[in-house]
This record gives sequence, structure tokens and C-alpha cells, in this order.
Amino acid sequence: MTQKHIKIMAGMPAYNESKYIGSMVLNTKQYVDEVVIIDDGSTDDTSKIAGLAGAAVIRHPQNKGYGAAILSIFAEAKKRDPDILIILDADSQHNPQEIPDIIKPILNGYDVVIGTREKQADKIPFYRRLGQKVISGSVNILSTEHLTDTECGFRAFSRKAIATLNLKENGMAISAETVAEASRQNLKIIQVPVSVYYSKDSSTLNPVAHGLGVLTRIVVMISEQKPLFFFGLAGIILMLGGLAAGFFTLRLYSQSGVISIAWSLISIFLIILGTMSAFNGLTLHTMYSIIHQAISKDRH
Ligand SMILES: Nc1nc2c(ncn2[C@@H]2O[C@H](COP(=O)(O)OP(=O)(O)OP(=O)(O)O)[C@@H](O)[C@H]2O)c(=O)[nH]1
Ligand SMILES: [Mg+2]
Repeated sequence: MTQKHIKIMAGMPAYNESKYIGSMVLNTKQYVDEVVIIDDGSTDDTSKIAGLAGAAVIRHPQNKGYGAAILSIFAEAKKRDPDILIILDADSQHNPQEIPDIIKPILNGYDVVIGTREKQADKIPFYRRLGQKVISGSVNILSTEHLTDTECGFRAFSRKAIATLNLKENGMAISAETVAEASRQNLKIIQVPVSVYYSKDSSTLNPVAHGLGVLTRIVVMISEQKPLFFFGLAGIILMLGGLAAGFFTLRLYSQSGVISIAWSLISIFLIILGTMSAFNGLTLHTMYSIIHQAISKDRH
């Protein structure tokens, strides 16, 4: 009995990973047909070692960011046309031995498999876990799924996902964007537990600034894709602030007979701003729905 061969491509974004890239390529090669390394403008021997280990290497002439490297992996996957695309980090945080686990759901009809580090929580430094929780919670506003870890870089994609995902982020926010976009495109998403390894020298390049940067991008995505939620919530908060200021003005008047012009103005201003924000959310929501309907009609 002959079975159709399933072609699997692995892609790894790599930025100055000469220390780990050789073993990562060799280990990954055991489980896939092709390994493609995106050398994101490394200044060390990443490209050379990856090539010697047997990977195809694509070089960004300059460092463009994690997201840009992921975009290059998707572009290469479109050319190589595998049945399944695996993406994992090159810094040995993910274990290539788990590739079969992350592939399995695709064979069973899923389009996007997201690794989740939930079970490994004790191995992740506390402040990072907190940041990951806040980010995952925010991303879930954008997605119909409820994923526990939206930031893990160990993922698998079906041919359909490779063809339909329309991604743009150049930075780390691409992990969140992928989840939101997969959900928007109605792709079948599932999460699979994976292990994660934190070595002492793993990049700790200001994780707070990094996390806040990602969160800012996610908030912008929410304002664009869920305007009613975003501007509605902002409107409610502003109106509550306005009511509180109004209450304060009245209390001051009843206690001392003084009418505070400043507090009255603040109250009126916040209430007007809140109402405008809520209406803005409603208008954008309607526009978004109309455009979205038109696009999906166009597609079918
Ligand atoms: N930080 C960073 N990583 C990049 C870039 N381009 C590609 N990468 C690769 O993307 C993968 C993930 O990067 P990491 O910096 O380890 O990101 P992380 O795993 O979320 O963060 P850590 O918890 O600090 O390890 C690694 O394989 C990097 O080599 C880039 O511009 N910046
Ligand atoms: Mg890492």
C-alpha cells in the first residue's frame, strides 16, 4: 500500500543564534523534509553553521525583527508548497522532538496549532508569566478561541493556513496577529502543550519594554478590529469619570455652597468625550461589518 508522502517544512527565525543553530537544524531535520533558516541580519556565524548543518538559508541583509522573519518563512512556504509548515525558535527554547505532537492535529484536519507553555509555568520566570497572561488575555478579545498562551513561537500550519493568513507585523506582535487573523479567517485552531527551556543566557533584553510594545500593538489591533468593544469601553470609563466629577461638584455645593467651575467643566467634558467615543465605536463597528461582509462576499 502506498501512502501519499506528506511534505513538511520547518522554518526558524534566527538572530545571532550561532551557538544553538547547528544542533537545532540537525535535530529538526529528523522530523521534516526541509529546514529553512531566516537569518535576520545576524552578525555572527548563524548562516554559515545553518548551511553546514544542511538547512536552506535566507538572509535579511539587516536585522528586521522577529515578525519580519516569520513573514519571510511564510513567503518561502508559499514557494515550496509544503502540506505542513512548522515554525520554531532557533534559540533551543523549543524541543524539535515535539514536532510530531504539533503536526498531529493538522493531520486530523486542524489548520493552526499553537504550542502552549502552560504546563511549564514553573520554568518561566514569574514576571514573564505575568506579562504572557496579560498579553494572552488581550489577544483573546480578538479571537473566538480561548487560548492560554498566545505568545509561544512553536506552531504548525496547514496548507490552507499558509495560503489564507494575511500577516503584516514586523515585530513580536506577529504572534498575536497570527491568532487574531486565524480566528478572523475561521481557520480551525487548537493548542497543544509543549515544553520550553530557559537557559541563563537567553535574551533578557528589557522584557518589560518589549512586552509593553507588544501590548500597545495588540490594543491598536483591538481598536481596529473590535471598535465597539474598544471605544464602547473607553466611552463608559470616560462617562463614569464624568459622573464622578459631577457627583463631586454637587457634594461640594451641598457641603459648602461653592460651585466649582473647574469640576463642573471637567464633568461635562468627560461625559461629552465618553458619549463621542461610544458613538464613534458604533459607527466604526458598522463600517467594519459592512466592509467585512463585502470582502467575504467577494471571496465566495
Ligand atoms: N529578539 C529577536 N529575535 C529574533 C529577531 N529576528 C529573529 N529572531 C529569532 O526569533 C526567535 C525568538 O526570539 P527570542 O528573542 O528568543 O524571543 P522570545 O523567545 O519570545 O524571548 P525570550 O524569552 O527572551 O527567549 C529566536 O530564534 C531569534 O533568533 C529579532 O530581530 N529579534
Ligand atoms: Mg527565546
